[in-house]
Parts: sequence; C-alpha cells; structure tokens
Amino acid sequence: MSSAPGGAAGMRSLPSWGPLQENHASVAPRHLREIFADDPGRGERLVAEAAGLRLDYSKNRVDDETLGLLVTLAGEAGLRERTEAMFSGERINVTEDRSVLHVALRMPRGRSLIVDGRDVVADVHEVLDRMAAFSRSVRDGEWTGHTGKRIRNIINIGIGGSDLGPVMAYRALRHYSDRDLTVRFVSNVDATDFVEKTRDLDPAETLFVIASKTFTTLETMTNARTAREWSLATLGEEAAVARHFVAVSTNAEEVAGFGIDTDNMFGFWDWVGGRYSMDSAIGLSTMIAIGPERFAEMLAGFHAIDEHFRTEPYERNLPALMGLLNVWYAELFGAETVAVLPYEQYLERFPAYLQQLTMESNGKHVRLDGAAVDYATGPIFWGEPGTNGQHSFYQLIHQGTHLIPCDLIFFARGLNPLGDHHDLLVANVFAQAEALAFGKTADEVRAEGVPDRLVPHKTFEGNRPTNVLMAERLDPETLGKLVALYEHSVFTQGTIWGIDSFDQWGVELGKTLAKRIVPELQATTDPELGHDSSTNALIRAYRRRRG
Ligand code: G6Q
Repeated sequence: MSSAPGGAAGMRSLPSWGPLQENHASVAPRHLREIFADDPGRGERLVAEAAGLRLDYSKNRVDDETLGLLVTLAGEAGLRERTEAMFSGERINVTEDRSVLHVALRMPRGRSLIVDGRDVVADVHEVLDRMAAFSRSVRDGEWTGHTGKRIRNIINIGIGGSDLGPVMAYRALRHYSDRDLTVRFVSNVDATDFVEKTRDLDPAETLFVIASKTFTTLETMTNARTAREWSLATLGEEAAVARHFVAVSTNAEEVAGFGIDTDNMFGFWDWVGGRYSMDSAIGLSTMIAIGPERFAEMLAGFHAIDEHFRTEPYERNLPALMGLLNVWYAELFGAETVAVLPYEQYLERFPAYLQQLTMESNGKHVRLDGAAVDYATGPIFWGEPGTNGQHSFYQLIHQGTHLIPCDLIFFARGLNPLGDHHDLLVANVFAQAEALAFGKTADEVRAEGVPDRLVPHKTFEGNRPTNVLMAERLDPETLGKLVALYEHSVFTQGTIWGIDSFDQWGVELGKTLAKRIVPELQATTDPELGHDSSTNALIRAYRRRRG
C-alpha cells in the first residue's frame, strides 16, 4: 500500500515548508496593486486551461516562487503517487480499509480496472445500462404506475451524499430536463419536508427513488416508510410498491427487507463515498430528468478532468493549483473560509454541495497515522450565486476583517438569453474580482469629493484574492468537469495535510447519537435519564411541552 511520503509525516516537516514560510514573509506585505505593477503580464500568464475550463489565478497573493514552492510541496507530499494509488484501486481510505474509486464511475466503456479480481469498469457500465433502460422507460411512459397511469413525479428520498449531489445536479441541469416530469427531493426527517413535497401529487403518478448506500440511515428509512404508507393509502395493494419504489443502494439485503424487489435496485459499491456518488446509481433521478445521453455527457466531463488531474504537470493542473492555493491561504494567511460564488442561477445549490464535499472530506484533525495535525486543515466553504450575494455578505468580504479567498465562476454564454442580462451578470464578476484585488485608496476616494470624515468608510483596502473560473456554458459535460475539479482539489489538499479525505466518523457519530434518546422521548412514563444536567432538562422540558 502506498502512503503519502511527506504528508504522512506532517506538512510542516516537508522540505519546502520552511522556504514557503519565508516566501510568505516577503509576499504577504505586498499589495496586489504592487504585485501587478511589477509583473504586468501575470494576468495572461497565471491562467490555466483544461477541457474548456479557464482558471485565472493571477489575482492571488503569490509570486512565481510561491507557485514553484507549492508545486514542489505537492511532490514532496506524494500527490502523484497517491493519485496513482487512488486511480489503481489501492485502499487509500485507510480508516475504512476501502478503495476510493469514484474515478472508475466515469471511465469509458471498454476501459478495464481490475480491483480484487473484478473489472470494476465493466460493473459500472452494467449498472449504467440498467439505469439507462429504466430511465428511458419512465421518460417515454412505458413504465407505468400500479393503476396504469404514466409516471409524472419522481421523488428521490435520501440524505447527505445521497441527496446533495442529485439535488445540485437536477437544479444545475434543469435547462436540459424533461419539463413534463416533476422531480423533487426529500431528505430531512422533519415531516414537513415529506408533506410539502408530496401534498400536490397523485400517488398513482409518483415514483419514489430510495437512495441510500447503507439502506439503514434513520432519516431516509423513516421517509421511505412514510412514502410507502402515503402511496398505499391511495393505491391499496402491497403489489403497488413494485411499480412505485426503486432503490439505489449497496445493501441488497436491506432493500429486500424493506419490500423493494431487488430487480428494481440499482447497485453501487463500497468504494464510492457518499459525497462522491452523484455520478453513480445515486444519480438515477438526474438520469431520469435529463436522459441517459446527457448523463453520459456529464460522465465524460468528469473523466476529462480526471485525466487532466492525473497527467498534467501541477504548474498547469487546475485542481492541483486550486487545492494548493487553498492550502496557502489556510496555512500561511490563517484564512478560515473560502467563498464559492457561481454567477449562474442554475448553480444555486453548488455551494451547498461543495460544503459537504470539502468539509466532510477535509474536516479532520488527525493524520493518516492517527497523529494530531499541528496545522489547520479543511477551510469552511460557503457561498451563494451572484449577483445576489453582492447585496448581502460581500460587504464583509470587501471591508471586513477576515481574509476570504473567493472562487468566482461564470459562463461565456447564458442559457436563457434575454436582453443584456448576461453581459450585466458577467460585468459584475469582473468588477467584483477587480475591486477585491485592487480596492480603492483613500486618495482616490478623496478625489471623488468625499468629505474627510467619510473617507475611511469609503476606502477599500483591496488585496483580497480571487480565482476566476470560466467555461463556455453550463451543460452536463461542464457540470461534470466542475465537480471533478473540486473533488481533485479536495484530494490535493487532503494529501498535503496527510489526512484521510474519504472517511466521515463525525457523520457516523450523528447516526448513532440520537438512537439512545428516541426511546427516552417516546417512553410512556418518565424515563430514568443518565445524561448531563442540560440534556436531561431538555428532554424533560420537551416531554412536558409537546403534550
Ligand atoms: C457522505 C456521507 C453521508 C452519507 C449520508 C447518507 O459521504 O457518508 O453524507 O451520504 O449519511 O448515507 P446513506 O447513503 O447510507 O443513507
């Protein structure tokens, strides 16, 4: 098994760490105004392109030495070896003893990757073919409900990795979706989610996709049971389940136990992490919405960036550069967050999706060997589509006291051409990146005739770093590229930090904690409580008040 040579020993012990700190000491006091003045060609030089994505990283607080050292740091941390280990199916998820093979989910038909004696690419395409046949039959009306009515509504029931990807992808690709289908997502165990998403639907026309890797998750199983009751309350016979429920899971036994025929189950494998699963069978709702051909285009987009990440030198490697810059700001500038700001309304759920991808992957405080890290790991990711965010939280990015590196994402062509909307949208991307980098000096403000007492308030310090990411248009292929870009950026960061980006013990904790308390809430007589005094009092207060 390969390990991360440098990363596993701790980032600070890598040979380039010291030089990087020295470089930081010389770069940090410099303003981007000065950096650009001394290096006027950087706006054209510090641009990397791959598979139609264009990353302008010139407005970062780095010089050429910084970039060289970051690239060397990646080498010292074993990024290349670890990437090869991932792509070849080694068990790099050490705490769960699993391979990490989301890249196999988008390998083209005919490629072969043998893991534990099985060709996983062949397995992937076997499931994709079944998904495609099923999606087509729903889309063309051949697959009908129990009463013979056409399926008009698809409800995906899942949570976390079995929800966020499908929701994000559905919203992102709505332009390409079959508008005769209503596609909704129920995730929260709060009954409101189920009730509001189903209140106007006819059970005879509704298909539930129960998406759960384990098929044991409390929220999903509770919602799935409620869905079955809701369906059968109208459709009557148990036999209706076979026409109105399909499952996406790795756990055939639990699927059968729930009452779903395993012929109606689409499988995936333990080497697909939940947050890396939107391109597996977990994407079934996406495929039904946009059709198998478009889904295949999305997979091709993922694959194009996989190949780029795997083979391109890090100097020109988009995911590696983005990951390394995140490490640079987190470690050397103490930046605690990264804002992702898509100027594309269809990407409204992209920041939420990235929150799970980045924070569940790299929110770790120990290295692969279990030793505590002595540096910051995964920054907090957040964001909203532009231009909306400009009228709210951008104030803090421009003039607050926190340094927040931003990723601004936009497309050369809008999907809904209307007047000059798109030029106005894109003008805002450029204006924001420019203002964040260069600000407005007190002299410039004074020259506008602003009274002295207001000058400090109207001065913009600038020197706020941004990445500006452009693609031609948002389509399934581009979405695949964007997601793969962030997946491999996360992997780059995790490798530098020497952590396991593929486990999620914090999530597992949540899955068990509440189980102890449920019976205490539901007991008919006051239960004996053994928690701390606050938890005990909360339980008693809740029992009194809920009636
Ligand atoms: C993802 C996490 C987590 C998981 C959900 C749902 O990487 O493990 O978000 O996806 O808890 O789990 P199931 O798919 O097993 O229901």
